[in-house]
Amino acid sequence: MSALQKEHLDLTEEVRAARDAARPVVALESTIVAHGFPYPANLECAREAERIAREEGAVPATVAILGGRIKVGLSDEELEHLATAPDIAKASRRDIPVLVARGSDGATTVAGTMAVAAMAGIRLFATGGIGGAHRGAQRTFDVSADILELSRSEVAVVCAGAKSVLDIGLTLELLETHGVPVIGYGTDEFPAFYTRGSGHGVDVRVDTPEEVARILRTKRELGMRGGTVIANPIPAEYELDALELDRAVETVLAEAEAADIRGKDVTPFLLARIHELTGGASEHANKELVYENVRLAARVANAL
Ligand code: PSU
Ligand code: MN
Repeated sequence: MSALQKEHLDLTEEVRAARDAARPVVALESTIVAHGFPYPANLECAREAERIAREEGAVPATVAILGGRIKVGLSDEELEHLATAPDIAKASRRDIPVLVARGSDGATTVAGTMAVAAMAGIRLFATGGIGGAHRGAQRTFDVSADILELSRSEVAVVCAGAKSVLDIGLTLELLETHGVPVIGYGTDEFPAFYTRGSGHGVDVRVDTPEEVARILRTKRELGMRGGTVIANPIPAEYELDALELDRAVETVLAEAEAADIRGKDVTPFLLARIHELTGGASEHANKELVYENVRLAARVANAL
């Protein structure tokens, strides 16, 4: 971290001590808290994710921007603020300098969290799903900044794949183009968030945290920049019904088109409507897959 970066970053004592002693730290995003779930499910999920990281012997570092300070590790009051305040901005990479300069609040996306984790020297990050190429991206160019960040910042992202509101095939093509390894954890198929399979293969299958750690370590030794996707399928018992989900996806995509939703509003709109249409089942599945991802990220961080 450069001296100038340090002036803007607040690491909690717990995070700083763990990082300096090379003990395991797992970064967590905050868009999922501010925009990914309704209250109080969001706060419950955020607290439980931090608890699981600790249970697995890693320090959780939830990332957000509060009052223009880049926070790496949050207090419970700060988590509660993110979970309840109505006007928290969604903070991707490009939003960070603006929010910091203006002294504002922001909930970091996968791209935003990766950028901050890289500044803070944190190498593992757990989330729900990554952003990717939206359906019709060939025409609209709507590709998440998460993909580009994965080509830049050396952070491994444990996720349950990408939601089927996206074009998963195109998303995987872009990850290949940008040189991002896509590891299927215990699977040959790239998972589709609420379901274990997507019909698309992964780059490589790995079955233990130790082997994931070996790949990450080797990449670092080679001085190869950029991130890694560790795709961890949702446990079978929490999977949603694929047909019901497909119907909901068709409906929300048509709604977004009719309402002419664009830019950074697209993903939050789609996610919120899917939650509404599929009800408690998707909320439950979403929480459980996040917990699994935190567990795996902590285990890989330990193996590193
Ligand atoms: N996909 C999910 N859940 C999420 C997101 C994506 O299944 O919460 C959030 C993440 O924070 C991700 C962001 O980084 O949406 C991507 O937004 P966009 O498509 O605007 O880049
Ligand atoms: Mn977009």
